[in-house]
Amino acid sequence: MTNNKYVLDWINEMAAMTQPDKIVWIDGTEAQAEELRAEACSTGEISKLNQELLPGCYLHRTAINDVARVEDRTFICTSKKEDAGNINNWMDPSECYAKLSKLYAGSMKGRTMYVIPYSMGIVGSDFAKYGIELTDSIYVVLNMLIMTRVGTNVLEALGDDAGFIKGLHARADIDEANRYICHFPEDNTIWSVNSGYGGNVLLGKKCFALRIASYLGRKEGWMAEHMLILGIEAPNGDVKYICAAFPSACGKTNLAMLIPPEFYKSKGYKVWCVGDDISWLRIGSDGRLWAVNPENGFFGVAPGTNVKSNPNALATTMKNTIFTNVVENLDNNTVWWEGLDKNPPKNARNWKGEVWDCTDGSKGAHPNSRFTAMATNCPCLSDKFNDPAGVPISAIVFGGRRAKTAPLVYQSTSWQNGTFVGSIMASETTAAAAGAVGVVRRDPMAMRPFVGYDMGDYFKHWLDMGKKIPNAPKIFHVNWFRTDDEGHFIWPGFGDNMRVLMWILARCEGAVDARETAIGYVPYVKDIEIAGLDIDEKTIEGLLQVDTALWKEDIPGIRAFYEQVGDRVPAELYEELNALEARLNG
Ligand code: OXD
Ligand code: MN
Repeated sequence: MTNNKYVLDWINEMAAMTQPDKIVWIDGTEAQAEELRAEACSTGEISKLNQELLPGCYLHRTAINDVARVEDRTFICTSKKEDAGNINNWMDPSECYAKLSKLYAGSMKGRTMYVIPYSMGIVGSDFAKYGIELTDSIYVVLNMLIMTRVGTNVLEALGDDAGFIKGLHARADIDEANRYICHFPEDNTIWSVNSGYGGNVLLGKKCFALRIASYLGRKEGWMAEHMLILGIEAPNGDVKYICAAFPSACGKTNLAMLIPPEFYKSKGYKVWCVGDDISWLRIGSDGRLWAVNPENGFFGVAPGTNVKSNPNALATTMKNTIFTNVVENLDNNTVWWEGLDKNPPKNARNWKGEVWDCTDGSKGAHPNSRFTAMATNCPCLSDKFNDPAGVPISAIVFGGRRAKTAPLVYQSTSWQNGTFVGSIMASETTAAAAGAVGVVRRDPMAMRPFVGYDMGDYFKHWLDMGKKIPNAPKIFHVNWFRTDDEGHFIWPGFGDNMRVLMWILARCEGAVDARETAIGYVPYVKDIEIAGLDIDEKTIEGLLQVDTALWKEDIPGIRAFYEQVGDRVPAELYEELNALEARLNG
């Protein structure tokens, strides 16, 4: 399929190590995909679901020890340890290559090596980056066909160039103790072994589009971020775009596909999804920041997805979808998960493949069970999804899960202050004991597990980018998760989050004033639209309150985190932190 010497030499080298019986090139055609589905069904790797109710849909179960990303087994292998930084696990590249070579040796004997040429971003566009993943798993091939743009046109676009990301994945023995997800940013290489779970093995996603891409972005002057992209269309047809970063499993997919509340819908507002997980951002010739979603599908968390929380995601999964680790309904050969509806199937198998009694209190679907679905099946997909130029971004929104500290929304005072706001992002896990305060995990820009280099350098890159964007987006922080004294969420969330996004856009247009507080600009109560909500102005006032005492309590945790990141935290962020502390004390 190609004469590219770099590609061919590398594949030969990897094949000599892994020793597959056969090598099959993936060409992106439906005919080949269909043959592979049939083969995977014949071996039990996947099973075909009810084709009348769920056309083109399949079920897969991972090994029970292999159900999530493994941060403690994920390494950034730069020649100097300090370039990977304190937040990442580091291994010396030669040591890592040597160690993993032993695990790969002969691991594909009796198996087929599939060669997947893929593009992150639209082939031939300024944003696009190409990769080749070698894998011995048909499940991986079928997922990559949904999640990325795969085919011979990628090889044509690459031509004779050496500039592609070399990904090697082998299932080996799915041995937890020898599971490694290793990145060699200096070599454009990713090696993954002993896993079959999506986040560890679909190498275009977290490994390439975030870890390796963030490294490349710094070198080349762009950004790779863990952000959804959505567009809000006003009744006059004008669309404004927002990027938003939230830690994993905090509702990015739901926000990206939100259904406007009746108040806005009846006026003609619409919301369009460009992406639900990853944004690549570049400065456009017009001085604005432009974003693309480099992916081609959604690898979403199934539990909790239902007609109320995310009807668009549910509709997206009704065809051509691979479900992983959900419940199998044996009566009609469909799928189910906790939070889908109140009718768990009586005759079913759980995610482990065991006969499941829905009344025994055990979970049927794994909490991290997933759907892999085509973006083009999404009813609210933006017509700019396939636009090579991407979309211009008006606002960047950071968000965490804080029970009390962060208000519903606030606006930073500048790009530098906004970078600070992103750098101190945090989420709380609720402790089991009633009233106990949650454990705070700092997750800057929701990128803690995904920055492919030193976190302090990453902050610096944000500051540097800000200086180069003449017409930079405004930066905000939201918190949908404030709770009352009984621990119930106060804000309704889901589609109603649009009310907050509307304030954000109004601020970007200079259409509303705001109250200046120690942490930034907070809305006046009257500027958050509550028509049609079962919430009064007093409650909104509470949600917008900035509790100085709680913020002061947060400061030592922020300092400790900066110290953990190390001596590359830019001085500007310490200035911001000191200024915040002074304002809180003032
Ligand atoms: C994640 C994901 O873990 O998107 O963030 O899968
Ligand atoms: Mn994610």
